[in-house]
Amino acid sequence: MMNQSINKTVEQIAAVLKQSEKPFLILTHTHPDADTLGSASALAQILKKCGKKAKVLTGNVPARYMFLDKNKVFVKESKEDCFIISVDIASPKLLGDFETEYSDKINLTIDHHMGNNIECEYKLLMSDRVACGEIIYELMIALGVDLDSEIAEALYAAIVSDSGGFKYSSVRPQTHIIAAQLIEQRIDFAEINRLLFDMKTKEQFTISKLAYTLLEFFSDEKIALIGFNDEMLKEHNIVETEFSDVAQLPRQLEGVEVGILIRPDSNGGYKLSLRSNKFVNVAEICNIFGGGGHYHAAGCNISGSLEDVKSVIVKEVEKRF
Ligand SMILES: [Mn+2]
Repeated sequence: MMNQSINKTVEQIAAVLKQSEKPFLILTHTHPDADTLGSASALAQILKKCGKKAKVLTGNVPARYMFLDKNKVFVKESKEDCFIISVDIASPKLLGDFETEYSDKINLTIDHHMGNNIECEYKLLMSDRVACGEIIYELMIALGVDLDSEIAEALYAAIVSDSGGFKYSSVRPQTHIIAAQLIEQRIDFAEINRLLFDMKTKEQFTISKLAYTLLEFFSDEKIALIGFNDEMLKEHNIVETEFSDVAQLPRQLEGVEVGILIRPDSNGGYKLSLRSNKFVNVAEICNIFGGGGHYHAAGCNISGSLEDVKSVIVKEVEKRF
């Protein structure tokens, strides 16, 4: 079903938040990254500075992101009647373990993904923003809240993460202007960058090593693909890892336009991450399979055997050449 809620302006949403008497519960997406966690942490702190009660519901948060919870806003469960806000969540499926409980209870969705299909009363969708963190910054200004170093750290992490270190084409001049305001709070941005980009877990090393051996090429090497199945991951003791590095890897090879990472999902099918370099809109391709994302980075799930999934996605991508 199409979303019926009307997209509001930052100022309208600020007014809605100011008027709400209920405590706020902010939802983050499954396999959280620094944009969803940083945006949620910053928003909770901003709302608290408005005199509201606010907390962030998360699943397991990787250790590298725990600096985003200096003000102890992350909780594992909530029993209160709350005004529910989702941040950086493109579809109900991405609520993961919280989907059943919260998918029909969201009051406001704040997001920057094209094709956000969350059903709710209020929607603040700005798909030209490189990170959800940029929208939270604008909301902070509209709410008249002063920036402090904890909010700045959380927003910097959100923005630097989703912009790939300010490298992606969706970065705007305003992105740098916001980042400059954040850095003026004397945050340790070098340490944030080290934690987000340079520090790897042992599992990330193992999976990268395995990924190089699995690289396959299609369409005159314009498509590069890495496909993992359960057996491969089990054999190398890879249990719970972040695939973000591996998702970037295939498109790094000279001449490749689309890089594809395929790994098992929790429903017996496969989760795909697509990355493009120049002209292929991978969000549009992932939409066909019920997923979504951005022009150069998107994801979806496809069921079938690994070989079937490879062939289905390669055929679909090839149509764009
Ligand atoms: Mn994001």
